[in-house]
Amino acid sequence: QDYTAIKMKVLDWSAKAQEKLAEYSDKLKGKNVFLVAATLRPETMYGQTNCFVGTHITYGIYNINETDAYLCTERAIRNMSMQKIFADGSTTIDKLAEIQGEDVVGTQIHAPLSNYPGVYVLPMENVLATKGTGVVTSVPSDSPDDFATLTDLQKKPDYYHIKSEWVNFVEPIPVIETPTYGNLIAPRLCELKKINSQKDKNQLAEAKEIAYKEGFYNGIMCVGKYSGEKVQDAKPKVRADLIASGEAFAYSEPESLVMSRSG
Ligand code: ZZB
Repeated sequence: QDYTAIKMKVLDWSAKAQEKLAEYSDKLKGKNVFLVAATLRPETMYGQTNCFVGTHITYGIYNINETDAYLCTERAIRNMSMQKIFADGSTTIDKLAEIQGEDVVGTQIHAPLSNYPGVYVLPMENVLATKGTGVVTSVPSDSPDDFATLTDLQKKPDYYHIKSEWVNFVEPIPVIETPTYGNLIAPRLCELKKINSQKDKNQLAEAKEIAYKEGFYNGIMCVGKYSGEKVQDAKPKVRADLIASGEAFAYSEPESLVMSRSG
């Protein structure tokens, strides 16, 4: 799988993260930390409203260069190290800190291209530690899983141990117009398939497949620099722009190691 790795800069760590990271303060001093999310849909980044981590996943914060460090799973940094993402082309992994997903929740980050200047890290039940970076950027307009999860969090913030002010302002942002499902395909598909929560995995897998196909083959961008262009044409351009600006990089995983969330 050829992913685009999106760099989401930490603006403000959650209280819990600050507490847990205190013991690593010497190593983290002066570093910009980025949560790195692997996506197959770079053209949808305009619609990012938050990012998801798995609460039980252990993440590392890894040194990249003088100024930057990346937060992702150890598995992902190993793959990255072999793809020459470190400045000097070395493959040596330098771990600065370790933190659990549940402690990262509530951290405020910058999501490149998003309408929202700062978005929150939130919990998702179905994040796989064995896929991508273990960090998932959330686009509720175009990803049924993201819309269903966000709706769960908005309905039951206490149950999910989050503050309602991290989610109550969030609304899906139209990014892609499709002939059959309008410009908010994920909410529309969740409605049509009667998806009530992130736990409805079978319907979500069906909705995801439709959203991928419809968005890619019939979608027209309705926001940003390539507004009015076909998704097929805009997708590589948005990706190239994000890479050129230093907000993203190419990240790939061997096909055989990729497991889908639906099993
Ligand atoms: C943003 C985005 C916007 C995504 C969209 C999808 C969609 P797939 O679909 O199974 O082949 N993802 C990435 N890593 C993980 C993980 N560790 N655990 C769970 N989900 C993960 O996998 C690729 C997509 O799954 C990625 O692309 C990411 O969400 C998520 F509008 O990034 B995507 C119709 C889908 N639309």
